[in-house]
Amino acid sequence: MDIKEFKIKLDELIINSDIVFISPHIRADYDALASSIAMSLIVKKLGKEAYIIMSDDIDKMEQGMKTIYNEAKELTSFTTKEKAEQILTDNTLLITVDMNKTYLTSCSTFLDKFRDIAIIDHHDPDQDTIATEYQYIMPKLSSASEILTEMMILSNVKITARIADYLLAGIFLDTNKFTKNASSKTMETIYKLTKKGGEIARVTDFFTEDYLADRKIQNLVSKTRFITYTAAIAIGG
Ligand SMILES: [Mn+2]
Repeated sequence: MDIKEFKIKLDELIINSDIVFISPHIRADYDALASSIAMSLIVKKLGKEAYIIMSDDIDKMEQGMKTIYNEAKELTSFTTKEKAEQILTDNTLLITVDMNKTYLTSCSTFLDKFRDIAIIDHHDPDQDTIATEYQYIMPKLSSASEILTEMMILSNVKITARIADYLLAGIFLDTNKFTKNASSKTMETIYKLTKKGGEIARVTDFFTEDYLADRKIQNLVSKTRFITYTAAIAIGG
């Protein structure tokens, strides 16, 4: 199905729902988190409440993921599977992103409680794929972030520099630093996101093992350089 056709159907599903939940795969990674955030902004633009279901232990996430999660709390709402099950109505839509299998969503025990389920993904479907007619599964595309970039543009949702960084991080991860499965269309997406203010340098920072410690070291290094420079002038003078 063409992305524009799918988008028209998805918009209709969203508009006709009381509430929309977005589920990334369990043990979410950069692509799952970034595409969930982007999807929630599309839902909000349509005037509907959106909640991202994250049941992972945030404390156990790597630093870059925590940074994105904490920043994104200002832009969107996160909830747990327990709360989601409590607040869902009989007119609730679930959108799964970056996965299509029943066992990969934290909502697997109550999937039957959603009125409809829509899937947006780039992994191959199989016999465990959630049964729904609303599927946009494109295994040839690099990442869910690549799909969501296009959907945000189609929805006229503003891609801020921050969102561009998150989506770039998703693409960066799934393409092994832009080297694997990066088609010309992927490169075009990277180009669009950098034009929106996304910065590859910040994206690579997310992936640094200990982001904050590394920042401190970098500050120390730059201070040292300054002292050396002053000393050099002093010696020169
Ligand atoms: Mn992915």
